[in-house]
Amino acid sequence: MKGVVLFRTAAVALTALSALLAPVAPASAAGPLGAPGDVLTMPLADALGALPVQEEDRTGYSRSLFRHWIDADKDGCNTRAEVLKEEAVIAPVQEAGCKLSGGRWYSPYDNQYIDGPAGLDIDHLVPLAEAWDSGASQWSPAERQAYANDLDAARSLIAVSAKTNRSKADQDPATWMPPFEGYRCQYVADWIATKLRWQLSIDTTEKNALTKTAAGCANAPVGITLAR
Ligand SMILES: [Ca+2]
Ligand SMILES: [Ca+2]
Repeated sequence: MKGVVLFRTAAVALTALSALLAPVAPASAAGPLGAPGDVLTMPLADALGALPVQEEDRTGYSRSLFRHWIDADKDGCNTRAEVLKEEAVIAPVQEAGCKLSGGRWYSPYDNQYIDGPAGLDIDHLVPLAEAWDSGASQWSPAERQAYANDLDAARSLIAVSAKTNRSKADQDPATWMPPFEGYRCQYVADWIATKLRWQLSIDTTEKNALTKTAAGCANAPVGITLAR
């Protein structure tokens, strides 16, 4: 693909080579875009073009199939608290049990500052149900847990006003975009990057909406580290 810079690990290259030399070798775990940890950098339009288009299917979905909010590093703060601490513009006070109080956050979806953690939700930028529909139904419970608590890419989880998060619910960009128009290019780039990071698909109406918005945005490079 033109414009794609792809750094594969030597191990992956060797796996690919040995697969060529020995067709009976076990299949690589790598998906079509690469293996976990691979870094892709490409212009926004190419990133959008790299997403496979498939019909979506919500059969069998339950929010409880994505375990969250865990405390992966066992420091007492769960994923929600970790995102709040990371994204605060004025740090909250942290008390026993990682109880947060005070502090100030910027909610980019509606271009508002919010005081105190109670008014904020942590949004899965690509909602759990949308992830399920577009590939995560095939994942292991551990992969779904990793997705639901993804602190390794700043785009994956975002502190926003509870009001906008609840208006978004599990909608994709075909039916919901951030009310603050000045944030939409960033939102679309982050949506595309998150779908690529997790090697998820998009549906036709979603692709149309992303294409329409992206056409009005800079075709800037998007950097993605594959999570799976
Ligand atoms: Ca933690
Ligand atoms: Ca969709």
